[in-house]
Amino acid sequence: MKHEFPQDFWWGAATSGPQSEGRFNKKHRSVFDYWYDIEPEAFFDRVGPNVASNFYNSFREDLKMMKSIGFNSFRTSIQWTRLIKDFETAEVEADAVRFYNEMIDECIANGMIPVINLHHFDLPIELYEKYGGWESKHVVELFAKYSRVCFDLFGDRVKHWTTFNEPIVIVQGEYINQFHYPNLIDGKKAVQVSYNLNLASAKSIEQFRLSENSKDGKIGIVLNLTPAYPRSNSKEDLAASDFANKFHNRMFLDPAVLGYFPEGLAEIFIKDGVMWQYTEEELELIKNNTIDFLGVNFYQPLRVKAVEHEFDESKNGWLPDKYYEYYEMPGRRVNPHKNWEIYPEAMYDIAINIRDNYKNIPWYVSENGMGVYGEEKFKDENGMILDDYRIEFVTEHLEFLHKGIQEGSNCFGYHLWTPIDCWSWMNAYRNRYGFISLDLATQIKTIKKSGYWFKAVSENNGF
Ligand code: BGP
Repeated sequence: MKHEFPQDFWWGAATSGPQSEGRFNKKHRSVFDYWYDIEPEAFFDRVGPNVASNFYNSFREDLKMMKSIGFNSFRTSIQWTRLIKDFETAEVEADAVRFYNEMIDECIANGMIPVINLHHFDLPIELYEKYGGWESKHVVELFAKYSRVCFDLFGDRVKHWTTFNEPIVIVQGEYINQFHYPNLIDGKKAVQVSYNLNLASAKSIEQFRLSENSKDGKIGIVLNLTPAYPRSNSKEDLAASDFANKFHNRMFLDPAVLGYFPEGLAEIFIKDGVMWQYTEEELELIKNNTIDFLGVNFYQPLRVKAVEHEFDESKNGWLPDKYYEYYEMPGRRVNPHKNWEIYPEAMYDIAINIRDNYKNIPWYVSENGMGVYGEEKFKDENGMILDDYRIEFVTEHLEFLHKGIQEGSNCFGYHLWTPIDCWSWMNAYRNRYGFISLDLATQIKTIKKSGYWFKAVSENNGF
């Protein structure tokens, strides 16, 4: 075999509670549930998270299907708004405990390692309205309490936890680029929220280590690493990429793995008058509660250049865009459905960066994938979608990942986004990502060509 992967390599895929379960029996609303309720037209075809892919009701059949295409591991998330009845005391909802217990047991019964994430963009709306959500350190405390409940309830069987999925996307979506409710533009708050999310992750890890159930378990975080490649090697472009890397990647990666923020970042925030509020005790806590393993989501690189138009602070106040501009590289390959660059080489760069600069910490690809609009047109006469483009996309990314592993990077798995086509934040069901297709009208699920292909890859532990 040309590309053989390490022993016990994870083969599987990831989804999240809010994108797959549906809102059945859920007492509280997340910021996305709320946004959909007040402004359904913000979502593609006005499709919201109410039914999603019906995982709450069909998890047994769904997990069996995943097993049938070779998964040995599967990630989803617990919804804070489902599990918890009272956010202040972290008292639980009995039906949610039943659901998550049954789902986790079913996953294990199918021979799949459950990887459970605690927060996937789904802040309870009440906590935003009462406290300003992640702007508030009280919410950080409530998150730590909620995480402890999860570890105590499910940690006897769940041995792989992650605190957050893509925390920088919360910062961008809620406070910079307006794609998560409350859709603000506020750089100073964005900086505070970045800090608070790091603190929340560390506090959750602290609770994990205190839980009876943590002894043989591991905890990590899922970060979307988007290497910031400079347009050129000019001093100005390199400075732009250095800042973009610090803001988009290292602001979470460094504290998570090394225990401290990247040098120079706080200095910029102080100089610009947007520095976060912190205490020495909190920094100590972050230092003492680093992760055991890292999940890396990779879709596209970030290409940047030095600012060409002077940044106008009078418009929206301070923003990270003061230090770099996006660069559209001529000749880049693009997934036209999403307008995201396709650059599998970055997989290798990420692997080597983790090896050399992040203690060669154990890590896995927690999301990678290709969203495609109108996949139904590739159906064969049996209703199977012939998604050769997805097979090609995954193959190329695995090739570069394999090269990184050959050179010593400590990667232990690959998960696609996503097992079964699922709901997405504003795009709803516009772009499909799964190994398994979903007919929204009937909820019928059908394995795609890529699903059968993946089964062979998993069985051969390579290709
Ligand atoms: C990641 C998120 C996922 C998922 C994916 C696809 O950033 O972790 O939740 O949605 O992107 O992106 P989209 O659904 O916007 O096409």
